[in-house]
Amino acid sequence: MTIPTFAVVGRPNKGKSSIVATLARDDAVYIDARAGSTREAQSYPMQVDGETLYELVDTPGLQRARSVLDWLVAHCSDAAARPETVKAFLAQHEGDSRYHDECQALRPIVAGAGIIYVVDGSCPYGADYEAEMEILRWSGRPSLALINPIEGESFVAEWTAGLGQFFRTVRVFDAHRAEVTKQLELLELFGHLDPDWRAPLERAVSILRQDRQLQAEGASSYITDLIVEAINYSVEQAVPEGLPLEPVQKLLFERYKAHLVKRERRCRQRVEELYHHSNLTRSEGSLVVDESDLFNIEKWYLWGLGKNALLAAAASAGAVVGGTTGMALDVASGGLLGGLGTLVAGAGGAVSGALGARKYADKIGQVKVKGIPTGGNMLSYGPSRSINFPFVLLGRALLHQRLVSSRTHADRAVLDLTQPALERLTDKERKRLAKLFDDIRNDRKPGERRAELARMILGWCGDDVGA
Ligand SMILES: Nc1nc2c(ncn2[C@@H]2O[C@H](COP(=O)(O)OP(=O)(O)OP(=O)(O)O)[C@@H](O)[C@H]2O)c(=O)[nH]1
Ligand SMILES: [Mg+2]
Repeated sequence: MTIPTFAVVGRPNKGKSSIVATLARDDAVYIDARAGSTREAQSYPMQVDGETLYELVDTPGLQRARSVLDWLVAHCSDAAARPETVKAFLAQHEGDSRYHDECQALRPIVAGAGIIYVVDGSCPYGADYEAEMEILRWSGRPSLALINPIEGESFVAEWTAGLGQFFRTVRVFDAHRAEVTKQLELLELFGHLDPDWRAPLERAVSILRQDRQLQAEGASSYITDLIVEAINYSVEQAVPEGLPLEPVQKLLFERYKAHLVKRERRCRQRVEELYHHSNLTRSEGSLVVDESDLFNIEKWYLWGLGKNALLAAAASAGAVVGGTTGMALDVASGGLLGGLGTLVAGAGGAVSGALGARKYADKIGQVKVKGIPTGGNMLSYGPSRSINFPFVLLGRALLHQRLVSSRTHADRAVLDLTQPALERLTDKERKRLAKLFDDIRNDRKPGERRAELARMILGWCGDDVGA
């Protein structure tokens, strides 16, 4: 089956590369405010799961159409010979630097590509465009014209009339903001222009619809994971007896917050990957986590821990107090365990069973084995009990998903995530979400609740494009 290929051509700086980026879903296509940014023709395949559905060829801007057309007219005997004459022009001018850009644009067309001719709907129509349109018509290839309203639609009507003389199909297509439905519609249009492409393009549209649905499902699953994890997330840290708790509280809170911020960022990256955006810069307000009342303090005891846990505890004690108990690590495997053995043996007679452990716990906490306290406090922070917190996370995630999924690959502006989110929740949805969050927080029917949450989120992540 032939892969449909479209050469995107037009004057410099009309948004040709932008259209290629949008239709090939490729944010690596070079787009620049300066005219003449594309120097060589380059092909960009649109791939889904490794299969190329169609290809876009980006080309440099046409600037010497008048003189090309003069040559064509001078070398052509009748209308039937026009496509051959265009070929002959190419053959004669390969390597001619004066016609470098024109040859770059014509080569893929002569090789069988369809034509997407691009103009700017915010600039007036002029007869001087007619030479290039005429050349494209001479090529005999299927074509359509797109009016890209770069800075507005002031001249769209004029353009529609002018282009209509040369192209059977003319559409307004905003290279930076075209919705996916609009993109798919273009493919369908092309399918009508060339019978050979009808089947592959219908297939492309159907695969892209399905893919869109899969993207929404993937995104809702990532967002659900984020929220469920964040609701249940907590951090803890053992603090040896005699050490102040306050600095550890601060550290724990920082660690808690940093983890959630990182976790949210990871979710965003995954969603962006799903939608094939690999170069986004975001402007994002930081996630506010301001619950300072979530500290728990419990006692912990070295002798109640297994050997590995003991080593881990000694190590985390080292992590908290730094240099002060650095020696703990050195002696942990030998001295500490040995000493602990003595301690347990000594105390064992008096302390038996869990009740005993509680009773004597405080005392044991004071005992030091080779300079290391055998007990202390286990500080923990979280899980969050804030009713609002999961709503905040969800709102932020949905806003991000909506902006990323509706963004074209030509749009290189900073992704603005600072706008308010979740304005479209109904009261009923809000209530149901509150109940789901509460159940997840309290581990009631976690599997079912997660699935329901994922379904609700999918409802917001999807659009009418997906199959
Ligand atoms: N706002 C807006 N800007 C656009 C649109 N299309 C193109 N631009 C801008 O116009 C400039 C040129 O866009 P390109 O896509 O590089 O145009 P081109 O036709 O490939 O230009 P050359 O390769 O230089 O011929 C860039 O600054 C784009 O960001 C659009 O639909 N909306
Ligand atoms: Mg370009």
